[in-house]
Amino acid sequence: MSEIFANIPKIRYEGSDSKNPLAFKFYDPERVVLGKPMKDHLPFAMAWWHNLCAGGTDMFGRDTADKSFGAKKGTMAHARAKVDAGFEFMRKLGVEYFCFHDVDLMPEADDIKETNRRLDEISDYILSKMQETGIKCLWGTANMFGNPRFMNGAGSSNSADVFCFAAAQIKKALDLTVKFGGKGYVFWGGREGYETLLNTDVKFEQENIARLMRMAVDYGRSIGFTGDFYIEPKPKEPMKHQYDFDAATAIGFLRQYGLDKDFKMNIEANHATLAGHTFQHDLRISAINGMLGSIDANQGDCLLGWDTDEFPFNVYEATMCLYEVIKAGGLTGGFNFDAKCRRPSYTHEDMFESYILGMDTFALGLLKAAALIEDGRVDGFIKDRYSSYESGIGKKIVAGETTLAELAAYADELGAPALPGSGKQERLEGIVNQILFG
Ligand code: XUL
Ligand code: CO
Repeated sequence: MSEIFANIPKIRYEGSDSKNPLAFKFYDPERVVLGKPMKDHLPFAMAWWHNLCAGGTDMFGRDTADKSFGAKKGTMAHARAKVDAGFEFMRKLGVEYFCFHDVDLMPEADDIKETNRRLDEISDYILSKMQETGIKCLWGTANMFGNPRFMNGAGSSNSADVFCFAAAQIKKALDLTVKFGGKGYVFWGGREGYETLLNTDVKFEQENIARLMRMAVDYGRSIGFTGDFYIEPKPKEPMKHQYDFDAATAIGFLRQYGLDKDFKMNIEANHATLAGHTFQHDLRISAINGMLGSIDANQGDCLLGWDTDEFPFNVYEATMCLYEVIKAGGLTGGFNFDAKCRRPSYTHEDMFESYILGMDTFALGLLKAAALIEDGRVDGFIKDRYSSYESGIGKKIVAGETTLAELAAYADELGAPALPGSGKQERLEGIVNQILFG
């Protein structure tokens, strides 16, 4: 079969001296880091929607990139061309996973029965490509935000008919995820939120979202889905207020409705920053709750302040991300590039160079995080910082062997505590710079 990206070779690791734009400078898949190959630390995934569907349309202008891949858009022939393009793309880059929304895979029909027939047809074709190449599915999801029927959300819609439609889409997307052997299934809230409390029953909407998720878990388990369900938190955009604001909020929601055993977090860098957190913060909150599942790897732009979905190039952020991931013992999911080329980067070559940038950034992040952990000064400092809880009264507090009255008597005796010790933030920041650039 003729190649779609005929002018792009297989992308290889050439080392940090290479000037070849179509080569990895840092991502060396077989290089062993902390006892395992880089590619096992970094299960990269291609996002079907950005890479194969989106052409750069924004509020002010139409597509700049041609994603027709030689077929007429809106046809099943185009759906197949996207499969061909996607698998050739992943094979050439050594990306071993993909993620998809139902509607990324084929043109949606007016009637759901016909949509589902098209999904059956295209998923057979995808499955044959998976078997041929060994490429796997990281996670699937249903797009319950694009179609006008979802203007008020899916699980949170005021319309029971829309709720049913969402259920039907989730059922089919779960069928496809299981058909592909996907490791996870994602709920991104999309429009699960509100614009004004003047027309919204927040309690009812949240209960309904939980009902939908519970039914999804029950159905998924009944058809043999053993992977994780993920919530992908995001505070706003498209809605003004979204219910899955950040990791802490989503974890609280899952616990409230008894969904926490089946769900973990899919943390997206640009969503965390929109919530006013660092990427690392939401990773840490997920990890300490045993819910760090998967990552949507991208980055935002603090000067713009919306969900820019840029390819990650910030090595500091990537280092802190991998620091969290390694300390959490890895991900159950992977690193999905939920990222798009900038609008003026409209060529096929740019698609590859964007992934090279992202993969190299996370490879650097892995190397630097491993060095930071092996260096030990930061971890050592943190441990030492809390050492007053390792003996004496501190130890009794942690063991739950004291009372407020005993602590008050202890404080009386002390008169006044010494200052708690310098936080040494600048020293620690200097150590990170030394690891990054030394
Ligand atoms: C939107 C977003 C989605 C989800 C999947 O901001 O990140 O693409 O990852 O629906
Ligand atoms: Co995402």
